[in-house]
Amino acid sequence: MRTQVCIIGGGPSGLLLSQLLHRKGIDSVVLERKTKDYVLGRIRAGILETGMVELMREAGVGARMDRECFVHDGTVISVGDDQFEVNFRDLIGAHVVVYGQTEVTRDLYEAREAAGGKIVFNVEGVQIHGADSDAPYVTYTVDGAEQRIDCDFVAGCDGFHGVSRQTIPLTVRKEYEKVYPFGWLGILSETPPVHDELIYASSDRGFALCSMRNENLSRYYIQCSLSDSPNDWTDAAFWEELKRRIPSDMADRLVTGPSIEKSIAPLRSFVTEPMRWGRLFLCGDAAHIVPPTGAKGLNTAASDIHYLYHGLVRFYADGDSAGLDGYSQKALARIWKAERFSWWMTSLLHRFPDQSEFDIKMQQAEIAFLRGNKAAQIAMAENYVGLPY
Ligand code: RFL
Ligand code: PHB
Repeated sequence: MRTQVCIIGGGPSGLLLSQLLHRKGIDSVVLERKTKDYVLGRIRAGILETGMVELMREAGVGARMDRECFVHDGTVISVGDDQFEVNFRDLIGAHVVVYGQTEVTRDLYEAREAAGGKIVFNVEGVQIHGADSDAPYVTYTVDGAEQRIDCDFVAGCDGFHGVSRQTIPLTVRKEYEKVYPFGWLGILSETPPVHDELIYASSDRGFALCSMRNENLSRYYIQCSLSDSPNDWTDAAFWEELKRRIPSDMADRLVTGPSIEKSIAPLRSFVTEPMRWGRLFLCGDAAHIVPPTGAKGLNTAASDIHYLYHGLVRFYADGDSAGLDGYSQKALARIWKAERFSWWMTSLLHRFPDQSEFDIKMQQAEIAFLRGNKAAQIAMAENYVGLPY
């Protein structure tokens, strides 16, 4: 088989790239290790920056999102019972939207299927060959049969545990990593959200986040120990712990119910450089990971896709490779800023096991400064709604 761009990974990065390229007449094949149901069953991101929203529209998949998403003009930060709002609209005239990654992925799958896009599920043993040559190709097995795709370019959109990043030799690749000494225990429940904005809560007992998907679907997280397993936490224990970490007026209002999903995510900051090797381009979680505190994972994946898509369109339109040549540098410049912001929000709001009393005072002073200082709030707002592409 031959295609112009072979895309490894059928998560949001791979699907968005394939859909955008299709709209410009550029052919691609997506190779996905799992089934469609498995990919759609993963409960992940909830917040989309304006840049990602615009990219969805550009890909022709914005209609349901525009109808069903919820605009959020600000967010609440709380410390114990104290709370304040950072209002993005008042500060910088911008907002984010709540529209789950599950819905983004569903819309993209529907669009690819409607257009007859080629997505191969259940692939095994994907290998990238000749990425540093002019004739790359990808081999894989599906239903026991070995297959080969010849292509012009390979897009590595296969997430943190994929093969694409590993294809780049260690003599070329440099990785930067910070692993945090805690995780997030998240639940999804068919209950109305406790508040109309997200609440990022710092407390003596650790961090908590109140988020949502719609009027009757709430997403809550609490900082937990890395040695915990979701089975250690009954729903009752989860709700009890959440109530102790959020302001008491919110806790009194909180509607609890059975969880319909419960999972633990470890927190990590990770960047690999460069994001391009020959004709292989890394995008999204394949190249970088942020702790979820700044809601940046899916949004940084979207900015990578924006840069790569424009680079490919320019290349196929008039043979100009400038966009592709500048891809790694451009993407990384934005990624590192999102890494900084995610690290900052994580450091500001969590309890760390080795934290001294002095460290806790520093967190408190920084939150107090943010509360009282418009310039600090503007800086937070600009980062949270997303830096320009
Ligand atoms: P994905 O979603 O991991 O998709 C990669 C796909 O590649 C497939 N794959 C392979 N296919 C073929 N061959 C192989 N060898 C393969 N290896 C892997 C996988 O099966 C998968 O389908 O990466 P992608 O597309 O780059 O998308 C990244 C986002 O999923 C991720 O950054 C976000 O979910 C992160 N994230 C959040 N991001 C936000 O922007 N806002 C948020 O509010 C937010 N909240 C979150 C999050 C991530 C979380 N978890 C669980 C990690 C909250 C949580 C709890
Ligand atoms: C979510 O709704 O899953 C969510 C929202 C904001 C974050 C992280 C996760 O910072």
